[in-house]
Amino acid sequence: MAVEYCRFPAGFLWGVATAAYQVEGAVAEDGRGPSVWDTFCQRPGVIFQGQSGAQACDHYHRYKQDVALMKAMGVKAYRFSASWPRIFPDGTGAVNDKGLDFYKRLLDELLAAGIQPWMTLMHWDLPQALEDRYGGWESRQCAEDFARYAGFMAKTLGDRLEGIFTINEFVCFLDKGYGFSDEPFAPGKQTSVKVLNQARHHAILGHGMAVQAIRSVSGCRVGLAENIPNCAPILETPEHINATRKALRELTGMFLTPILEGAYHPAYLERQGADAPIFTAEDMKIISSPVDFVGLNLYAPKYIRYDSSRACGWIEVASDEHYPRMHMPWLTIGPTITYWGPRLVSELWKVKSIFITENGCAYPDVPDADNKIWDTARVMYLQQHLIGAHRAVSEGYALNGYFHWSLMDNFEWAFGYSKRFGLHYVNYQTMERIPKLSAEFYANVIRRNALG
Ligand code: PNW
Repeated sequence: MAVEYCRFPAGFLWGVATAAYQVEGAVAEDGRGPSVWDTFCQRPGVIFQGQSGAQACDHYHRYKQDVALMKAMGVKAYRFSASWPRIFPDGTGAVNDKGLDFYKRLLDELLAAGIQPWMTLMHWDLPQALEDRYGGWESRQCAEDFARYAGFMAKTLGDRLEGIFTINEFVCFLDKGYGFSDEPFAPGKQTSVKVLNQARHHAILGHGMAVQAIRSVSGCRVGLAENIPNCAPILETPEHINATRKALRELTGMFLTPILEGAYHPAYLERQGADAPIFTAEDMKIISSPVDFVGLNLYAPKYIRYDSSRACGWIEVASDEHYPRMHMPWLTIGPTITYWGPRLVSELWKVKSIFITENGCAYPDVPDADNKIWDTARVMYLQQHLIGAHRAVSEGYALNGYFHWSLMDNFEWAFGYSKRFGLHYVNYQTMERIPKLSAEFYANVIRRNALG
């Protein structure tokens, strides 16, 4: 007889996630200003087949239908992002009421459906105006302007939001945007190590200033969504686990460590030497303003082992090309990360509330003759990662919810529409959304609050 399998605690928050530029489309509608992604997508050779988010999933017009998809799955929470240049087309200055109205309508629809709104303020679509004016995050002014936008959003929508995430994934828009990646992201500048480190500093400062701005006008809970290096020990022995904890703290020594400890990791500052960021003690206080929760975007594992020959005591065990992976070059599969992420973050920083704010996978889904998508690989990926999350919950770590990336296939940045991460298939010709097998699987998990 079947025995109930992996039951989650009552109130565990089941959600799905998207981001503005990846789903909304309508980039020139109702007064929206351009973002750095609109500009970047026009540069030849940087995006798959020269695609862009200009139409994306047309969520801007089809949000009612999309909320209905969530409701049909029984989803309890929706993590979406607001497009800063929709609200402030010029980055600062006058509010674009028509842009703001879109998010008001979206909130109306979500609340009427009994779905909690969780809003990210910066999922990489910086107003182009700020890039033009002062080089975006290269300038400290960007942190100030971000905080002003954050305060405005909290004041206007805060009483109807369940939670606010300041910034999504520092490394992706900073290191890939201002650094030296072979696969750059917007704004696609090659600066210098010194400039990149200062931009990183301004971004975490912007996060801290935004936390303070939000708190000054609203009681809404606030945190961030960060793709920490997904460190996992090669074996569960005390020495490898210890090494893994150290590795995580050091590898995020320029992002989550200063946010949660109020100081950069000494190894980061030492390694950067003369290129280290310039900052004040007051900056570090602002950066480490207390947050209500930490969101973890968990995708590909980074295996760590103890190494007594190194001063730091750890080393990464790299995966080769034969290691199992999903339909992204970097997306190797390591389902224990949904356990180790929450556990290591709890142990290192005593965080009181953790959410998995993204987890999911791309697969080259193709509808069959009956227009059905039997994405057994995504079901496998989801199931295995939920086992990891369940273990974290069972052992008492403060994991309070899980948001699957993504509600539907969408504009996957430099990969354009060639990578499908959705629980729903999107036909980009007709804009039809088709629930995949994985949507049904996830709906069953939510309904039972258990895996089986
Ligand atoms: C995240 N990596 O990005 C983003 O938050 C989403 O917008 C995106 O669609 C999703 O994951 C899938 O890619 C990442 O190289 C981009 O390891 C790159 C990496 C990880 C996450």
